[in-house]
Formats: sequence, structure tokens, C-alpha cells
Amino acid sequence: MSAIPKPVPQRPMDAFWMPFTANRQFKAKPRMLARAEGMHYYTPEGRKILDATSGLWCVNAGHCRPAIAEAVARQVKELDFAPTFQMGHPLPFELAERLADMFPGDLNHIFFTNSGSESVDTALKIAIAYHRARGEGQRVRLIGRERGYHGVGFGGISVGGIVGNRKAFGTGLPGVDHLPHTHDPARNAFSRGIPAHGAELADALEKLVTLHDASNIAAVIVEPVACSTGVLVPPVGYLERLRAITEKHGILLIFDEVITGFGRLGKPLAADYFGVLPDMVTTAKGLTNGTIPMGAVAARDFIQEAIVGGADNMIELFHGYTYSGHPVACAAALATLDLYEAEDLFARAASLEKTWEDAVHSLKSRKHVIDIRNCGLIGAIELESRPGKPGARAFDALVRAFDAGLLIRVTGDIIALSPPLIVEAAQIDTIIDMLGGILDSID
Ligand code: PXG
Ligand code: PLP
Repeated sequence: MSAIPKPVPQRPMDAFWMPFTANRQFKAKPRMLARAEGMHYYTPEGRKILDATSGLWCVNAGHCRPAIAEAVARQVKELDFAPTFQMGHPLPFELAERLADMFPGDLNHIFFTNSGSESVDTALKIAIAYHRARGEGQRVRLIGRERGYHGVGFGGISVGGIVGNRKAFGTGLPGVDHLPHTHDPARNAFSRGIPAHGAELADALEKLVTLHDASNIAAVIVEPVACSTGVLVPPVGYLERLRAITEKHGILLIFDEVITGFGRLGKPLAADYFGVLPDMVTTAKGLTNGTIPMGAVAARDFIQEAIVGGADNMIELFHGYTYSGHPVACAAALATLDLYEAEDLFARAASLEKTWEDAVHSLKSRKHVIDIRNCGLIGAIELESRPGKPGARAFDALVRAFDAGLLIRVTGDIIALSPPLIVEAAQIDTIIDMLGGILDSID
């Protein structure tokens, strides 16, 4: 306890400064979770909550899977921590090989982090270091996209495109520019799956190349499906066009797959789903089924070779985290990958895609609904905002859903859904029935 006296009495629950939360509002009426199993959370009072968001887009195999819990428990007792700076232990080598085998093309080199935010900063740094290693040290500009979410590090908020995440935190990285987002409700509202219109929005990259010159641009980073800002599915041909333009100009293309990775779209990566091979991929979340914090960046052969192919006995990349390749996180990830494989969960998600699409689109005629989007096992229901009160309507839906026993996620007036890949068809019906009732019940 601190020897320095506390000048004001603490409010209840005040010590935990909650992330991305209206702290006072929450603490006045808390929504607490105490336990979880499979598709459900349980409140401290024992109320059962159906999880339609995989926790925070991360518990892809469902909650508290014994195989993962046991692997973690074993590992904590065997090797709790071991440095990976100038030392090694077997697990991250094994995990990296598993990931390299799973990921498409030559995304063969894995750098471990502890979160999506760290994965993003790592990938951006590798991009700049790659160009420098090849003698193009002037290629330092980074291109993100409006409505992009790339975590909360200074790199991530700089390339990110969410004003709320940027406005209070200064100027961010210098030399960053943004592509336009692809959300086009006028042409694409209620698209089922991949929307038809907007591939030409990728041509904005040619404009940025004209403005800055390609020789100054290191990388473009996008989420293949922008999830945090409301599930913005890329239009037909858009990612292909971004790939063609980046390749033409020697600009690296980074897919931020922190949410879309590990089966969310029925494949290991969205890169597989869309058939577009980026130069780097950032992951986290589903890598360990959310049990232990961990992220991973995958880089293609030529990137790693350019940086690591230099002089022997020198540290090639001055980057890493104390916990890069943490033994317990690796054990959790290996057990998670085993589970994905043993239960064929990515294929399961793919087989449910159409059922899911029909289910979310069945909400079209409900009150307040102005758009519905879906891709893989992700869905979004966009509501008309109350005049002058953006976000209030969807927040009401969140609170009512929780009271009724359903966990959803909201961003602005968009409801986002992403159930664990173990979801049963009957549970999809339950999610949709509950949500329909809730939409009808709110003003
Ligand atoms: N990139 C992407 C594409 C993400 O979705 C991050 C990076 C950052 O990961 P970490 O592990 O540092 O949080 C994310 C995280 C939401 C929500 O409700 C989404 C995320 C995190 C928290 C809430 O949409 N995405
Ligand atoms: N700050 C200080 C003072 C440190 O010593 C370290 C790591 O040694 C860090 C920050 C970075 O911590 P991490 O490696 O867990 O990201």
C-alpha cells in the first residue's frame, strides 16, 4: 500500500481504468461476466449469456476449451518464461512452422508479439526496415485507410482511420496518408456477402502515388474486411486492384488480419478467402483463442531475406518484446491450432456461411434497420441513428441484449456479430430471434 495519503475517497470500482469504456456510466450500472463455457458467458448471479461476438472477436473455438486450458497449465509448470532475445526454447520455433505451413504462399517468417496493436507496429517497422535494407531508405511513407482500425499504438492510430482514436493523441507518425473507405450504402446497401460496387476506390492509391511518388512509399495497410468500424466488406475486385497497384510500384501490402484470421471467414486467413496474397499479415486474437495474449506477424520470404540476409553475428532487426514467443502463449496457440484442426472449425465456419447470411439478412424488415452486411461468420446490422444522438440506439440494443441474455458488440449505430465457429444453427436462430425482438422494442 502506498505511504502517500489518498486525498479523496475512491468511488466504487474506481481503480480499474477501463479501456474503450464510458467508465462512469459502466460503473453506475455494471455488466459483469464471471465465467464462460462453450458458446456462453455466465454473470456473477449465474445468468447465462449467449456470446454472439466471440468475446471481442477472439474466442473462435468457444470458451474454456479443456485442451487449451490443460496445455496452458502444463506449460506454466514446465517452463514459465524463457527469453527469446539471444536465447531460445522449442515452442516458438514449432509454432512458427505451424503458422508458416498454414498461411498461404511464402508467408513463411513469423515474428511474435503480444497483441494486434503490437503486430501492427511490428509490421510497419519491418516494412520501413525492409526498404532501408535494400538501399531505399527514403521509402518511409505509410498508407492506411479511412475507417481502418489497426490497434492503439502510435503506428496503428496513425495509419488507422477512426477520428475518436486519433484526435486526443497529437499528430501521430509523420508521412502517413489514407485511402478512402469502401462503405457505399447508396450503391451496396443490403448486399449479401461481397458487394458489387467500389473496386475503383482502390485507384485512389494511384493518386497518392502521383502525389507522394512511389519511391517514398513503404507500405499500404488495410483490413481485408474492416470489422471494428462496422463490417465493411471489400467490393468485388477491390483487394485485387490494391494488390496490382502496390506490386507495380514496389509498395508492400499488409493485410491486418487480427480479426479475419483463424477461421473467421472459413479459411486460415482472409487472404485465402479473397485469393489475394499480401506481403505481410498481422494476426492476434484467434491465434490463442483469446486465452493468452499473443500476436504474430507473417512476412514473405523476400522481406525476411532482405533484412536477415546481411552480415552474420549482427542483430538484423532491433525489434522485439520481452514476451515475444512467450512459452505459455505458444502452448496456448499450439493447443488452439490443434483444436481448429481436430474439429475442422474453419471448414465448419465455411459450411455455415450461407445459413448465417440468410439469418442476418432476415432482419431486413425490422425497425430502424438501414443496412445489413455479412462475410464469413461476421455480420453487421446498421441502424438509423436517433437525430442528434449517434450511437444511442445501438447502445440501447446492447444493454437490452445483455439483460435478455445475449452478448453483441456495437460501434456507433452498427451492431456487429461474430459468434464462435462452434455455433449451432439453432443458436444462430436464437441470436437472430432475440435481436429482432430487441430492435422492435427500442425507440
Ligand atoms: N488490428 C485490427 C484489424 C483489429 O481488429 C487490432 C489491430 C488491435 O489488436 P489489440 O489486440 O491490440 O486490441 C484489432 C483489435 C471492436 C474491437 O469492438 C476490435 C478490436 C479490439 C477491441 C474491440 O470492434 N480489434
Ligand atoms: N520499458 C522499460 C523500462 C523496459 O525495461 C522494457 C523492456 O525491457 C520495456 C518498456 C518494454 O517492455 P516489453 O518488452 O514487455 O514490451
